[in-house]
Amino acid sequence: MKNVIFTVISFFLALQLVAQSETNVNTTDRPNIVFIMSDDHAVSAVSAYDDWLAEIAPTPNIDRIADNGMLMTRTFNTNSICGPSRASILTGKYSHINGFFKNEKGGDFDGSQVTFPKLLQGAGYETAVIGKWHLGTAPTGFDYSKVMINWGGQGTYFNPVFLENGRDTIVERKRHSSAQVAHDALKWLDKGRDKEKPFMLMYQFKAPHRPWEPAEEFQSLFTDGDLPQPANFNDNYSGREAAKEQWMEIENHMNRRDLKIPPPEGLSRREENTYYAYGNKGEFWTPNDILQGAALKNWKYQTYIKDYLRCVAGVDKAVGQMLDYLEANGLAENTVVIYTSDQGFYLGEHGWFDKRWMYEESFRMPFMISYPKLIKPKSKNANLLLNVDFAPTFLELAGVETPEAMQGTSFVPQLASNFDEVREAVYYHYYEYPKWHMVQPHYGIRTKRFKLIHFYYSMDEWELYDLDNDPDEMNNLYGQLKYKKLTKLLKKKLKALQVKYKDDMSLDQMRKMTDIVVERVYNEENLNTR
Ligand code: SGN
Ligand code: CA
Repeated sequence: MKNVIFTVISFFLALQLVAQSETNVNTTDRPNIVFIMSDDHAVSAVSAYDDWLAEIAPTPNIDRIADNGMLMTRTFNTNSICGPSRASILTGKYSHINGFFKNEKGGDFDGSQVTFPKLLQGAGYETAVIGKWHLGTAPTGFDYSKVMINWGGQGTYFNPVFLENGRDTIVERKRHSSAQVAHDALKWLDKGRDKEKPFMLMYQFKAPHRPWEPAEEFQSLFTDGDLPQPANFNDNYSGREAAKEQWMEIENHMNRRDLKIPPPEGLSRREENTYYAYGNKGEFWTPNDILQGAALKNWKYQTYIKDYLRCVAGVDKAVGQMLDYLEANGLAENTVVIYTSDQGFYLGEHGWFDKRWMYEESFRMPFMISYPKLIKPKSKNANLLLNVDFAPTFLELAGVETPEAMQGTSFVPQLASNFDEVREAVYYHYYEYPKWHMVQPHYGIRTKRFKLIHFYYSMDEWELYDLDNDPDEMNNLYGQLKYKKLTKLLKKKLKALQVKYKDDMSLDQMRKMTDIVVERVYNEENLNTR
């Protein structure tokens, strides 16, 4: 009986939605969209998720979005690294289809492709992107753009260099990068846009990306003693060959820039860079001779995690300013607000920083969405979602048709009601190697409970995890007799997903993608910034 009632309710909600998306087309009350994305913000550092850092480092402003709307607990990216995740979000396609599959030597984003901002712009939306972009080529599909271009397109925390509308280079010296992005976004909302049109704004922060340099006003946070370490801080990677190979350990691969060790006076710029990069390749250093061993590892962790969370506090403040602006200007009701990050990050889990792996901490993305007209406050969604679903979702919310070629699926139906299970499994593929952190290229499948990964580049290693019993992914079950049948089934499903997403090439072809060297067009040396 319950089921019947549920089905009937779902049916009417679906009808309502169909009616709504039909009336949305060509009407003036189409929703505005504010897409807020930070860089490398781990789920555990967003307090709405009530994870292990929630009480220590609350994010009250970001949490407002979840309080007003829906918190997604199983949103994943398709390739856990900056440019590729962003390209997938824009195009609704996996990396091998949109062509941007690695950050290093993979060339620049082909901006002539169909993206959701272009489709919204074509449908009468006023569009803008402000902040981090990191795709090389100048943004396309935007009425206004102001994106960071220095430090290889990453931008810097201080004196960031922006490219405005693909033409003008501006060095911003007055504000910390997060405050600058907030300033520019609010300015565009207030004075820059055509107020007759609905708008779509991509509001994107560099923070809390490496080297974790917070604004002065947040330096006083976390000064009172040590923060806790995650349970698997001292992992020895047993049973996981790829994990033994990486270069992303807090203990062994953090450099002097990360940990804010000032250089001696009188170094040339080149010497200074070499000084700061020391540690990247496992070179040993200590800030003083007394700090060694576990104490040194903890000191590095404390310095790192505190700066990271201070950067998060800066993003949280900037999110609050945006929400306040929308409320104060009568825009809250008719605006869809999203908070997410290009991928997750390790905050000491497995002893690591950085991302790239299909393990949960980097595979998962924070994702929350509010839209008072459609989404009930404080709702939750535990379905398996992907970053390639974002574009179809935003298009449907705007009443714009999603092109066949997009590989994601709109989750708009799930915003009004929570379906039991919409997608059985998600597919992942990571390519970049050996830079930066020696993470073996791998692909894999994740269901609600299990995860199967294949590391294939210069090893042939499989890993299987039972996420219900081993959420920290410490115990590789692959090869155990008990799991033979399950493994076979997962391999079959994995193959089916590769076919579905047109990623069923040979391992040799996949390895060639990793080996491709296409220099980026953009050249920082030519930037006249000083
Ligand atoms: C930089 C970082 C790496 C990081 C990549 C990718 N090194 O190269 O640690 O993995 O960015 O990050 S740094 O010394 O320059 O900070 S991403 O967010 O762009 O994917
Ligand atoms: Ca990133």
